[in-house]
Amino acid sequence: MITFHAEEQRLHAAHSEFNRGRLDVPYERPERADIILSAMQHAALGAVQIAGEFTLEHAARVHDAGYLAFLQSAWQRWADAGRHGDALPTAWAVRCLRSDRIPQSIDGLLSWYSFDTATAITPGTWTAVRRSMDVALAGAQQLAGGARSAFSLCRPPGHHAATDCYGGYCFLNNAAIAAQFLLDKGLRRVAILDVDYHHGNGTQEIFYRRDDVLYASIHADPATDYPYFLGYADERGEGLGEGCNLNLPLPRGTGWAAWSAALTTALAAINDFGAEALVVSLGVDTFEHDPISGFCLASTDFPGIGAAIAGLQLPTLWVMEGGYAVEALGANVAATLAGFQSAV
Ligand code: Q9C
Ligand code: ZN
Repeated sequence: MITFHAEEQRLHAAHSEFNRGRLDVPYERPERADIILSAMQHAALGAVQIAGEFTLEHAARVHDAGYLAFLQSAWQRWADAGRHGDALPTAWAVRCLRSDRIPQSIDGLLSWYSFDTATAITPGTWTAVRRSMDVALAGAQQLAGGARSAFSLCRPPGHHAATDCYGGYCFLNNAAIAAQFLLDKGLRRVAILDVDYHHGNGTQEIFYRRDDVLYASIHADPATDYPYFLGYADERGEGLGEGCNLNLPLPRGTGWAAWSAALTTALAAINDFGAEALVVSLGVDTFEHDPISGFCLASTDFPGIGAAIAGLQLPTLWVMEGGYAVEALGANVAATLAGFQSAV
């Protein structure tokens, strides 16, 4: 399995996220990619390559044009307003406010296009985000060319990014863009399996009314955990997409027994769907010592995730999402992929 990455992904480097009543150094930091890259270089799972460049038209297949224009120009507009620190939003168009007027100022626009205080825009954010998309697409291109699998070491992650919203450390939805790329190359049905601790609200929203992509996710119950406002079991898809969305929320404290039972359920749904390829949103923030999460998977559990997914016998693109226990991050990612590789 080839691992794809890009040096410029480290250019997204925020000073802070607002969390638990204080400004913290962001958990989603550049060294995450360096750590995973180093683990992959030592894991002997296959070649490690720099991704080539792809056009933004691939992103425009799943994201709003105004949103993409905003993301490209946001830092410059912030700097033009005389700001030097991280660009963060300050207000949102929630239930009691209007959401039919797009603001004109950079402060209004940051709020319009975002949904949390954890996702700063910095001078290098757009370059990093673009390259993270390239990394996802390079992996998808491998699958389109007949590869059994590829690992897209994306950073920043993507699964919280919706059609026209960023948040949860995510700007472009790398997994969704990759899945759409595979459909555009002629596949009829693609499944996305999201094993990150958090519900991939963005991926769900993008495909919610469609029947060509199944979204299946195992995640912390939104009643207690981020992103709080999506990810319940009764969200099953709408219209054509009815039945093509499977949420398997689990309580804090969940360990391997219940988590792997949910994985079995998700894999059966993917099999029944008749997917021709699988995109895995790979978060390892399910790890017992993750600093912002509440599941209890041990490092020794991760190979079993890879092996179970290999059992689907589908072309499989692994797209990196979350995972913040930096001391174990590289080992947990490599262990998942090694479990897959030894079972194919
Ligand atoms: N107190 C990913 O794993 N902060 N994003 C939550 C809860 C945002 C996680 C704060 C977490 C986003 C890709
Ligand atoms: Zn996560």
